[in-house]
Amino acid sequence: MSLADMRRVIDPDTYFDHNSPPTNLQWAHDQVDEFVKRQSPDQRIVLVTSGGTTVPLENNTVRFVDNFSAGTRGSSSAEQFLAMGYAVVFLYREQSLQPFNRHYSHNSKGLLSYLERGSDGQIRVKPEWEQQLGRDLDLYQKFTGEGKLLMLNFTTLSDYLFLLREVSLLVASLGPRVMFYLAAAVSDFFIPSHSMSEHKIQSAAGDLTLRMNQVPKFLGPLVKNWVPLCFIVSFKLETDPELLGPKARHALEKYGHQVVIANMLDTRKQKVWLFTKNEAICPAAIEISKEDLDAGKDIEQDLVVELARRHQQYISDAK
Ligand code: 9Z3
Repeated sequence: MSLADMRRVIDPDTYFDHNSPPTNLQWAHDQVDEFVKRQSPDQRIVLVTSGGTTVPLENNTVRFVDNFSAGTRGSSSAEQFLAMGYAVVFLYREQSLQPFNRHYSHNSKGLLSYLERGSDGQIRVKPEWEQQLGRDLDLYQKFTGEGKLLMLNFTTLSDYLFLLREVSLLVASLGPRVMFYLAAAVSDFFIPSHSMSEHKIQSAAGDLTLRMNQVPKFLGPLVKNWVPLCFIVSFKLETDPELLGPKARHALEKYGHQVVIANMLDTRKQKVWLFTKNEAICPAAIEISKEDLDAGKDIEQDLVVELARRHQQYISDAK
C-alpha cells in the first residue's frame, strides 16, 4: 500500500469513501428520522451502542476477528435509561443481548425450557417464569409501542461506523438533550476493503500472517464535528490496571468530551470509574457488592442514574 493509500485509510473523514455501507443504512436512516420526529421537544434521547464489532478477513467473508463483548452493559443500560424516561436508540451487534430479551436469549437454558404444554394441549409459559417474563414482555411492548425504543443492528466494524455517523448526523440538531453512551466494544484494528482477500483465504499457501491497520479514531470527529452539542460518554476498557487511569485521562484530554467511563475486563460488572474534566485525578467510582451482583443487581442501575443526573445538569447549563 502506498503512503497516500495509508493516509486515506486512517483518516476518519475519508474512511467512508473507501468502505461499503451496510445494507440497512437507508432503513436505519428512515427509522431514526421518524423516531426523532415522534419525540416531544424536551424529550431526552440516548444512543446506546452495545456489543462487539467484527473485522472481516475476506471481502466475501468466511472468517472474521471478533471480541468478547456480550452486550450486557449496553442492554442493561438501555432498560435503565427507558425506566428513567429516556427515548433510546439501541445500536447493537446482531445476536448480542437486547433489552428485556436479554434474560432469556443467551443463557444455557434455551427457549424451550421456559415452555410447557398444558392439559388443554396449548403451549404456555411455565408458571415459575410467568411473572418475570410477563414483566419483561409488558415493558418491551410498552416502550416499542410508545416509540421510545428503536433497535438498529450492526455486525462489522464498518457497519457500526456508518450507522454511528448516520444516527449522529440525524440527532445533532437536537443538541444537549441527546446523550451518546458508547458501550460497544469497537475493534482497534481492521483490514481495509481494498487490502483484503476477495475470496476465502486458501490454506494451500501455508501459515497465515495478518497485517491490520489501525482503525481511525472516530471519537474525534464525533465530538468535534458530528454532534458537538451533545453529551458524550465513552468507555475505556483495559486489562492492565496500570494503564486504565492514564488511558481514560488521555481520552478525555484528547477528545474533550464529557465523561469517560473506565472499566477493567474482569471487574466490569462490579466497578467502574467516571472520569470528567473536574474529576480527572480523582474519578468517581460506582461499585456494587458481590452479594448484590449475585442477587441479580446490575451496576448499570446506579451508573445510569448518575449519568442521567449529570446529563440533566449539562442540559440546564446549556440553557
Ligand atoms: C466497554 O468498555 C464496555 O463496558 C464493555 C462491556 C465492552 C466492557 P459487555 O458487553 O462488556 O457487558 O460484555 N466498552 C468500550 C470498549 C471500547 O472499545 N473502548 C475503546 C477503547 O477502550 C474506546 S471507544 O479504546
